[in-house]
Amino acid sequence: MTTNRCLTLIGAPTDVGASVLGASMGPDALRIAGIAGALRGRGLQVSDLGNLPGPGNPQAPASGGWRHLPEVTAWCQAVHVATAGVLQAGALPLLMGGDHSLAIGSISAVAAHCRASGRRLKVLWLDAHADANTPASSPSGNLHGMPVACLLGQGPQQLVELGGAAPVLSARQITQIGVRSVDPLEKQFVNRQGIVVHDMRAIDEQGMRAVVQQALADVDEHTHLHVSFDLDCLDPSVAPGVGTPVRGGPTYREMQLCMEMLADSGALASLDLVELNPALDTRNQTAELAVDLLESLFGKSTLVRP
Ligand code: 6HN
Ligand code: MN
Ligand code: MN
Ligand code: MN
Repeated sequence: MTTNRCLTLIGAPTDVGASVLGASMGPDALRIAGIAGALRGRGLQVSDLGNLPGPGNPQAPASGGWRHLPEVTAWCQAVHVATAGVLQAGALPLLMGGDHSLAIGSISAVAAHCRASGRRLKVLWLDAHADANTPASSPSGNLHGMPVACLLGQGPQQLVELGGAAPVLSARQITQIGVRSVDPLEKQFVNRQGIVVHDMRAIDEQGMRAVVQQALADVDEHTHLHVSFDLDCLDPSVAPGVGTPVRGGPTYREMQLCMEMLADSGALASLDLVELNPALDTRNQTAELAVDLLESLFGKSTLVRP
């Protein structure tokens, strides 16, 4: 398996799914950190669709268990259409968020593409959070805490059925790595669904290598691997520019190893890079770290290994 060498950047400058403002500046911070040049340096052919248009942030309170549902739906629809177009054109879509609710748009498009082309979809969810709240379990009503539940068929109908067919994923298609903050009722949902979660305890006890090996065990040449990378997965000491930091995350070295192993799989076919919040960052360090890790994800390594 080899990774697609044509990559298209899609900017989705929004924070309507979050409570903290600022993720809307994520795409431009990634561009300023040199995302396109770094990927070209890896030998990829890179194009940038620019920033998608979408509704502003009404900063409204939660009602009915969620906040900003029409706005999140509009953004996810725009991301769905853009992602489908990139896949149709034969390139690898890299969604630059924006908050993590956008993954409903990207992954629903990826799933439709896999159904049409007969490939098996596997989603790796790198995150401090499980993002598996439903409107009934969410303490905040923020839709960036609900994309996993929506993709599994639980949540507001507009989002659950965004791509038509629902549910988009079954629980065994998703594996989570780096989780360390799960709300009490969300925990019940994760267990009931049987989502495989390699939490920080697993990484501490077994090491990142064993965890990534397990996560990739069912990936083969027929697999489309989608990586949904929430930058708050990283420890906040190295990645402070996120809206919902949680201490005790993977180090730079651990995450770099994860990226190197994902690169070796050759199965990566689409990617979300989300939750970067430049308003909370120091001198764009989190954006620069994200670009550095992307280079490893696209095959940069110290030596050529057999
Ligand atoms: N993210 N579990 C919390 C909530 O409000 O549902 C935090 C969610 C964070 C979501 O970081 O993508
Ligand atoms: Mn997330
Ligand atoms: Mn998160
Ligand atoms: Mn390393």
